[in-house]
Amino acid sequence: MLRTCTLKEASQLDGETVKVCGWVHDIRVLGKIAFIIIRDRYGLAQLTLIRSIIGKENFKKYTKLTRESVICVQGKVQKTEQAKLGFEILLESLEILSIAETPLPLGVADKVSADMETRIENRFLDLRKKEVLAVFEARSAIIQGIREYLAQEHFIEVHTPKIVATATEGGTELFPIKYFEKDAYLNQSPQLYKQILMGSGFDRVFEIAPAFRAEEHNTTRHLNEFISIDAELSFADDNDAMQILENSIKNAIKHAIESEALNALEQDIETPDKPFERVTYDDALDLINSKGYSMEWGEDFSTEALKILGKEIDDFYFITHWPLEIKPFYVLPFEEKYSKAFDLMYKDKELSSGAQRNHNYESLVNIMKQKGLNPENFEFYLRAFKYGMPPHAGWGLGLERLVMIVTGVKNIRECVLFPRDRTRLVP
Ligand code: AMO
Repeated sequence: MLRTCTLKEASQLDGETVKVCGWVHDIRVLGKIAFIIIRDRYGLAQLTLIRSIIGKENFKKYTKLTRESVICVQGKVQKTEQAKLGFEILLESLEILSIAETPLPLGVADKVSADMETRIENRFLDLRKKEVLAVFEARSAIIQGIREYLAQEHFIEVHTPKIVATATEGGTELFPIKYFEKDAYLNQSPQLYKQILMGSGFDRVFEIAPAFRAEEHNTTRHLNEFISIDAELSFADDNDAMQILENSIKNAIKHAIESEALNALEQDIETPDKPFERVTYDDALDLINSKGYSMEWGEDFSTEALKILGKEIDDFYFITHWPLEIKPFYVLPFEEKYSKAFDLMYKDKELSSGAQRNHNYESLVNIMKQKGLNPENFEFYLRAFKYGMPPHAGWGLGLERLVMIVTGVKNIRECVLFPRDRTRLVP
């Protein structure tokens, strides 16, 4: 056994001999006594090295260790007022497991924050920082919160293909790939498959998986590979889908708060207790135009328009009853020019889109044609509408967008271990 406990567990002890392991965070030498601050995922500990106890040679060798080297040590834990952390480990023996080269391409112990490029370039080191790790602990808790809620609501977790033959969300954002002698694409969304499963009688499904978009724009809220959390439910309408989404978000935030990951980020967020406000597209449009901005009916909200809206409703809210013409072919038409589509927003940021779906075969084919799509390319999807398709609704939620809101980080790249953007393919 390399270690008997983690550093956090060691901090609870007094008088016991422990073996702990971690990275050299910092070293201070004060004559015949020295302190090595050691770090693991759970915290820090002060190792106290006394020359007369460990010997002159060892003292010299250990105090020359480079920052970020990996060591395992044995020593006695002592509570002490003198140490900043409230305890120290009186060193008995030390094993060097891996020496870190100098200089470090990115400081781990230092406060100075490097630019995003340097951070991603040296992501393995960047991820050693407590506040960077905290984003991923929060992300993990968010996923658990959503999974827990959906499982409790009898959703089946599924996995649909990521190598596909057709576009779902518009043809221009597709990554083409070669699939032996055929042309294929990386999937933009599990949309068509989750709907097919409604025709299969699965009743309620969800998927947490990568989605790929060949977006040309390099922004702080777009990725070319992101995690899409998708849900679809049968014998349900847009209101039912919105309720499931709202409850999923609330449980996600609750889990993130309970995980304590947010403490390292000094992020102060509460689980929303009120129902999310619902605003129709038309009302949102009127509100924006009443603030001196000019937007036409049928246009999508621009960044500026959303800023105005986000100022008025500075919380989670739904925009409902969208014009049919700006939503994808699969949404349910309503009162001729409207649709049963909705977006979930947080202030000026879009988090999720969803809709009650069009489950009528003829109407679906007609709308596809109106939108310039060839129904023959969607034969595998349309077949599921010919032999008994229940009414259904669902949504897709961008995981990283939610992590941004919950953790308060400003750039979506910070919510992904190894982000893929317009220019980045490694690490
Ligand atoms: P949509 O295209 O709006 O809808 O995507 C759903 C949600 O996914 C997130 N998202 C992204 N996140 C990061 N980078 C991107 N490039 C990116 N693109 C999208 C957003 C967005 O709200 N099939 C529908 C969903 C449905 O109707 O069920 C769809 O994919 O948070």
